[in-house]
Amino acid sequence: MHLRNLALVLLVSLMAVALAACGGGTAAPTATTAPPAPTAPPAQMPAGALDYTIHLMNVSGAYAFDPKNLTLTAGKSYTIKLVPDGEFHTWTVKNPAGGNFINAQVLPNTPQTITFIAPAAGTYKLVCIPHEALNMVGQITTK
Ligand SMILES: [Cu+2]
Repeated sequence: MHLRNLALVLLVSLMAVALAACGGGTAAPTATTAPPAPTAPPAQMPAGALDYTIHLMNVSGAYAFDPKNLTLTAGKSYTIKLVPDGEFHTWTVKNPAGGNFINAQVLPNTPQTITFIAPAAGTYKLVCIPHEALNMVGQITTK
């Protein structure tokens, strides 16, 4: 009884192997040859995704964003890299309705990348909060 069951299991197993081997020859080509996995860039910063690099700096007492003005498409996502010098700056886009639309704090010598959706069509004042009085300002225009 026990041996008979074992023999049955073996027989079924052999048939399965035989069918699999047989099927392999006549079956339609399987789609197992997937293309090689693309070399994925890091999730944080996909290659080529950077829209702008903006420098925040003090050159002999002249504080500035470079570039200081940007024209963007309203509703579009942008990724920009903020590259400071050795001072603390902010890249702050004012909301005409009050407050800040974006307020990125940029630590000395610490580049940072931010992503945001460009606001509705209009003009937005850009300032560095600690250096606004020193004319570290610019403008974001969205269309
Ligand atoms: Cu500044």
